Amino acid sequence: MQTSFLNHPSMQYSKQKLKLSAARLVNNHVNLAVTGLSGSGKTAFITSLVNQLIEANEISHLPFFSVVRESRLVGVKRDVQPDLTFRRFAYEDAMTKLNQTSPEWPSSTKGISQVRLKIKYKKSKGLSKYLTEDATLTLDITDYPGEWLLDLPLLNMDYIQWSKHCQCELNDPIRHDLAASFCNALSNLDLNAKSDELALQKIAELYSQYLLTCQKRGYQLLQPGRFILPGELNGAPILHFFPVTDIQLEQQGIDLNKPIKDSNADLLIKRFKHYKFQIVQPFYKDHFKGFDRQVVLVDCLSALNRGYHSYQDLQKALDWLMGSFQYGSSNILNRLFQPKIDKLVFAASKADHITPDQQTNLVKLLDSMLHSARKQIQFDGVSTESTAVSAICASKPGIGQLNGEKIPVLQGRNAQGVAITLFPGEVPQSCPSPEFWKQQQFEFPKLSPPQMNIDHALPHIRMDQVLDFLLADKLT
Ligand SMILES: Nc1nc2c(ncn2[C@@H]2O[C@H](COP(=O)(O)OP(=O)(O)O)[C@@H](O)[C@H]2O)c(=O)[nH]1
Ligand SMILES: [Mg+2]
Repeated sequence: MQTSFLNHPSMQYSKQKLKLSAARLVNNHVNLAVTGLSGSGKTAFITSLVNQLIEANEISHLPFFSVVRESRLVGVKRDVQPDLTFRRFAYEDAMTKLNQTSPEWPSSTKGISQVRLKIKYKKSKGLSKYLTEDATLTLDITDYPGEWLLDLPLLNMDYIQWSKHCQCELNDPIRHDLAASFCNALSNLDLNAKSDELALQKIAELYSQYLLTCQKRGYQLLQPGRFILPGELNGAPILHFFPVTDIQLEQQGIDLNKPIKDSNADLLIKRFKHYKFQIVQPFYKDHFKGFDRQVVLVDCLSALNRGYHSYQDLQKALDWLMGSFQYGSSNILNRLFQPKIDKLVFAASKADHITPDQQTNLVKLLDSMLHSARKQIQFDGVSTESTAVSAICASKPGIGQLNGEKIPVLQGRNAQGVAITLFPGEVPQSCPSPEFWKQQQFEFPKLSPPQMNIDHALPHIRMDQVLDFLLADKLT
């Protein structure tokens, strides 16, 4: 009788090898997400991260990334991304802009995008003499707006509660002024009248303009998140809603618990519900749930530049945003699904705007912003790290003279591309008092990207440490 070729001794060995490889493959995948509010540096960060990995042969660039330090990195290449419905992360476009004779920062993105890398490396110790020593880690990186995370608390609110929350925000005198056109149009809307989609659209556009103006003025806690960054929903009726005020409800004799059927009030309530269940919830169920590791970028320096109100608002926005990483039993996310992020990096971005002696202060400042929320995360068993990074370092530190004294300075090029030497000043370790801001302002500079050397990886600060924290345990 002919023996099945599957019983052949060499085949048995191959089968065993396949099984082991499959077991290892399960573990050999990291779904890394990078988020942060608009302008925090996500695009620059992912561009640099991809670049550091692809160019990782130059050991000098990544001394703290163990797989490189131990000369175990074989090669990294880009692969077809897993979710073809996402925009492809525009790495090549970013590198083209950076490599120009007059380098430019990569264009900012307004939605979710993805890139997949295959990282081939040598295992630190062979599992078995039969197994090949090379292994591959698949790294999926997703870029998504932090603004979308600000919407999580909406899932716990109904339209009445949300309207009340927005009214509180409108009580801020600056916001109140910025909302004048919206408030005016709103006060002329008859909430009991038959629903008028066009009228609601116009007022929703004014509400959205109000939020965008707030953003320009340095406010960060802006909801709904998709009004700021609508992505593919631009112009869709699901975004045509807005909050109403108690005065208006009183004047028009409206009980939002019992709105007249098919009235404007009824439609606003329905749209708010749709937004929650068709936009916010699916983002968590379809995307967020799949992330293993997360980087949250925080631009503390720009908030300091913009003043006390902006700093306070960033602090508030971070508190809300952190809700997405707190998985205690009472959390909304736990009721939806079991999230699985096990490592979380908080990174103060653009650390090349300050001199090296101020980097520790920047991390302390970030920690002070995250203080209360972070305790909860540690309690929930997520491993966290705070750091200060520059994805693309646009300055060089040096020593200058001021009134005969030596002081640390930076050299770089300003936004117009002119070479400058500057003393950017000290970074506070925690938020200064409102009195301090009245007398003094922060002025951390905006820099042009550095002139690139095409044969080298992008210059950076601490990207290797971030890579090591995020990936070292998967590359052993
Ligand atoms: N000097 C410096 N500027 C940076 C760095 N990262 C980002 N920026 C600046 O911040 C801007 C916004 O960054 P971007 O990555 O587009 O932010 P995103 O909106 O979060 O994707 C850029 O255009 C740069 O001006 C960095 O590492 N160093
Ligand atoms: Mg971006």
